[in-house]
Amino acid sequence: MANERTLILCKADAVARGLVGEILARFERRGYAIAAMKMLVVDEARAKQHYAEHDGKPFFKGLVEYLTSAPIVALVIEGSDAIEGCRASIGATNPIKAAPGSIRGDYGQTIGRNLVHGSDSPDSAKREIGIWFQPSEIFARPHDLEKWLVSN
Ligand code: IDP
Ligand code: MG
Repeated sequence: MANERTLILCKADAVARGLVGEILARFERRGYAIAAMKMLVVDEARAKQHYAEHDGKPFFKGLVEYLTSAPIVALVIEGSDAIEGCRASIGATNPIKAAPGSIRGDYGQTIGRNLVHGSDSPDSAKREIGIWFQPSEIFARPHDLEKWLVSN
């Protein structure tokens, strides 16, 4: 078990369809913490950098267009084994194969509009977090929850 940070994107379809709250609620209810979050329109250069491993594949152009077509929400999610755990919550790449109960399995229809990105390994998470966030934009998870619940 390792405390990990992972890069999550609520892609353009998730934001346009009003599913950001639904998606974030799933991560939060599992006990993961939001360590960073921003809404932005992505430029082509950043989209290509993020998806560099897919450069040259037939779907690459459409993928970059999808990511840059409308605002997205980028997050760093933190918790125990968060990289693998968030991938499990997101579900298989093709929503038609994603388990019911996963985000893609519950809200997606096609691979070209699959709502969410999650880093697939510690190396990817490190690389991707660096693309989307400055270190100063990432916050430690609260260790003092009691003080946010109780006051007089
Ligand atoms: P992942 O998001 O589950 O890690 P990857 O294989 O890394 O899946 O692919 C990155 C993204 O590229 C997918 O989430 C999806 O948006 C898109 N994608 C992958 N394969 C296809 C395809 O065959 N057609 C259209 N889009 C695809
Ligand atoms: Mg991937």
